[in-house]
Amino acid sequence: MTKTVPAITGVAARAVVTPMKRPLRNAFGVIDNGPLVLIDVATDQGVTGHSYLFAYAKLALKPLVLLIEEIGRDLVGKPVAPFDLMAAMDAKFRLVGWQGLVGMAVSGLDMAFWDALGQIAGKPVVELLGGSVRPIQAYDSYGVLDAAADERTLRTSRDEHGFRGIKTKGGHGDLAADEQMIKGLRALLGPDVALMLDFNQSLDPAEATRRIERLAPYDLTWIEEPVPQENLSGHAKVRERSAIPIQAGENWWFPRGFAEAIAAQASDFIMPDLMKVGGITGWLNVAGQADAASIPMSSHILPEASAHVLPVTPTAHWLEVLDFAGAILADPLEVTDGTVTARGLGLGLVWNETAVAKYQVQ
Ligand code: SMN
Ligand code: MG
Repeated sequence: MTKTVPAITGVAARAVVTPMKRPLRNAFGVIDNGPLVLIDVATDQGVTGHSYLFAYAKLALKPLVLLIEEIGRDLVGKPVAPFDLMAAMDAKFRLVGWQGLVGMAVSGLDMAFWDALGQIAGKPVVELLGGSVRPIQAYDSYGVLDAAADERTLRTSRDEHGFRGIKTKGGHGDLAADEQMIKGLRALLGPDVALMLDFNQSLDPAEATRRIERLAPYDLTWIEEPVPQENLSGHAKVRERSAIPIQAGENWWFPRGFAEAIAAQASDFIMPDLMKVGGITGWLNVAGQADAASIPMSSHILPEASAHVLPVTPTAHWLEVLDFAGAILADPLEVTDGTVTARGLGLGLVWNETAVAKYQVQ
């Protein structure tokens, strides 16, 4: 029996800005909505592959839509073979470089290719990859918190949703502010909840070391991005002196970025973002690197797609729950007993078109 490989017939992208239940304050400002790009890759099998990108800022929406559609025009007629397409896009962008919006566009397209393949096979992507649908431990991800003011929210996270991990943000103020927040959170949450602190690249190595020393008594699971992401030797320096494991990776680009970071011994844990690591194809490569180096690997945002790849990640650690897309999905993420399980066929991303129309921007 001969089977034809599905081919791409068209690529479309749209921008939406979704509402957030709760604004997220970090060291640099506040994220109070979800600027997303929705990607649709049509195939000659009557199936359309879906994925979305978090654009970080509204100003990145239009350029991303244009890039995705422009790259897509060149892919029409090509087989939906993500590894081949990744090689083709790598060659195409060697000279432009693909750190930045180009890399996000490439990663988003890759995710949509895998989604299409899963739908065509009638399988969730996790099964297409040889894994099984299973619950992954998840943490609830917040901005800056205040144990007193946010007590009810945090009790809901822990007691109603069953989260066994909570992440918060540091570096928005001085060391005393960080310490007061963490001390309050540890007292409120008790010893059994993993507590993570994200500095979002806001410190220099000396200041990071000073803060980490003071925070060591509160049993933190990790300190995230203490210094600028490109400062790998800075990460390594902080890590060497830290009693708390260092976590990073959401801003490292493609598998090569992780190879460099691992070689520099920059971090105890890694957390690639599917939209900067090269989509599912890039993630699989990094999962192999993490396994070989015995590095626990977590996800960064994009929880729906991450739930499909963490089960095939040998050193799978934590899935981050930060819900930017729930408002526009027909079958949104669910948290059960502090875990998230892959949903649907493909990546399980089905647009709620009524909601998309409501939140779409030009
Ligand atoms: C983060 C980055 C981008 C959007 C939201 C949150 C943050 C995290 O660094 O790790 O959650
Ligand atoms: Mg982070």
